[in-house]
Amino acid sequence: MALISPSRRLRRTPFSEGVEAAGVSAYTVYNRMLLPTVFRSVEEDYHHLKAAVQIWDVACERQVELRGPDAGRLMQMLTPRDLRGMLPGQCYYVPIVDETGGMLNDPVAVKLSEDRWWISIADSDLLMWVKGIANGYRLDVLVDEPDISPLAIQGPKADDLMAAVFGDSVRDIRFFRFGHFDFQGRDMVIARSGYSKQGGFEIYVEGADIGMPLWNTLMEAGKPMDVRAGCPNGIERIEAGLLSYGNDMTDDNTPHECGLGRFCNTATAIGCIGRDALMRVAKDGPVKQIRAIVIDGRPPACDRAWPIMAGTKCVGHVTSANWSPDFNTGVGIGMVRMTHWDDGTNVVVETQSGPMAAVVKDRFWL
Ligand code: THG
Repeated sequence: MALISPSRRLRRTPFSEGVEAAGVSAYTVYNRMLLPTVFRSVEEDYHHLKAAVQIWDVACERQVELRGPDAGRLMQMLTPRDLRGMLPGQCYYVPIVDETGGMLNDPVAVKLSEDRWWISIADSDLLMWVKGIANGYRLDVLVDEPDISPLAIQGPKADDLMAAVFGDSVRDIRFFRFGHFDFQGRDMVIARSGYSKQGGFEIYVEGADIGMPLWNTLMEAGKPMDVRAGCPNGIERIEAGLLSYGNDMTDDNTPHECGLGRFCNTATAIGCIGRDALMRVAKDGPVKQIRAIVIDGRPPACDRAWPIMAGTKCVGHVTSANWSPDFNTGVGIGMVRMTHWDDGTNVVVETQSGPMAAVVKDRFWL
């Protein structure tokens, strides 16, 4: 593919300078912002992520901030996950649905206080939907995109690197909880979370000016741990079953189809805009659902949805795929109709380079 032309519409991040110095070799566009996808090679990056520690520029995970007395009420209108038990200091993975129960985004919600929330969004224009709801319902809440850029520290040595910069107390942060830490006199929200199953943290960096000082400090402190710049890895995230909005699901899918039913409490999520629609689909259950797909061989780049065939019948689509060195097989994520979603079902995946034998699995690899 040809290069993408840089322009103001394609936003750089506070860490772009560091990413370029580290030798980034490919980007994607996410929320109209640069997101690195490859440094050395996807496979080399993958092995390093599983063995050491990486610093990821995930500034493209923009924050939709809700601020004001109606912030909590607005947040519950957006999601079928029951938020009543959520305390300040917690993060929740929350499906966001429209009035038909269709997925609009699958962000991480960060509850800073009763009247202040961040929605750390995947790749869709959620800000406009949230502003529309807030204004349409005349809610007492401010909705905007603050100057906050997440930086993820991922890998088995993430705790050691973070402790070297922020002190040993970062080790005590529990999964999907956050705390406040100081860096050069600036407050940093640090959560134990991230888009890999290798463990690690996300630093919500407030103010673009402190981005490179923090990046450089982490790179320096991580030398003994073989730290490198990295990015969400296209192999590891499939092994882990971490979904990619826009790829593995769209607004045509309900959370139940996406396998996100465990993050829905539709009966008790009073106020959720998609609640009535989801009550109906939750009753009978979905007729297609996300599955892990074992692909026999090295798949080409998954740049389109690949039909999943059972004989001459199309029974679903593979939407992400890669070669897994650790499992020595092709790995994929697909949406499969219920007639063929049982573990062990043999199918054929029609890639742009030709058909490949595949097997539907009911569990991901990690
Ligand atoms: N971190 C933050 N913001 C994000 C992402 C992130 N925004 C965009 C994108 N990633 C949103 N999508 C996801 C998908 C999966 C997870 C988080 C965000 C995730 N899932 C775990 C799982 O499914 O095993 C844990 C979910 C749980 O138990 O609550 O972490 O990565 N800030």
